[in-house]
Amino acid sequence: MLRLFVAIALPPQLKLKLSLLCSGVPGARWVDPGNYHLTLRFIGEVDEGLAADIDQALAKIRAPRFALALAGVGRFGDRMLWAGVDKNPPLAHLRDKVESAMVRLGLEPETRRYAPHVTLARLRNAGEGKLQSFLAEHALFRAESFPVAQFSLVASYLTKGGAIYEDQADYPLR
Ligand code: 2AM
Repeated sequence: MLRLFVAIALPPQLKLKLSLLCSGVPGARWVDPGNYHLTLRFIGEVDEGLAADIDQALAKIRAPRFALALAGVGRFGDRMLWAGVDKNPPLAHLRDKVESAMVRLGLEPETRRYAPHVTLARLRNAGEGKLQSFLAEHALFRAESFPVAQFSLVASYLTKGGAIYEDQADYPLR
């Protein structure tokens, strides 16, 4: 079995820039900067056969290249902190294509609204005050846009020390 997700990788410079945001919140488990990514679709545990079908389906997707800019920070409740994405119709278009390809393969549709984000930290008993100052301090965060020329199928291995991600395949955009 493989635990898979579909994601867009971030350039090293951007990972560095994101990592500089990450301090000042006791109770935050900051994500290893090498692991930063933008998820398009979480798939979960699948067997090798389905993984091969998923790979084939992703390889058939035709979508244009686009520019992506990260902007702003936010939280999902008291679970996590993330960096956000500027409104981006081509990203939504790609995400929709990935979603319908997965549903055609028989995977459960994703029922939650797509909220593109780069997870910066998972939270455990973080103080509300520190969380609010983090959000206020970085509200104007904005990174230069970067060209997205491909997306990837990634395997996630959960270890005691955190997740290890392994790129399985990359799919070019035109
Ligand atoms: P997150 O960063 O918002 O936690 C690899 O684990 C990627 O898949 C992460 O980007 C993670 O999103 C996402 N992910 C993990 N488990 C998930 C789940 N049960 N539902 C949706 N996305 C999930």
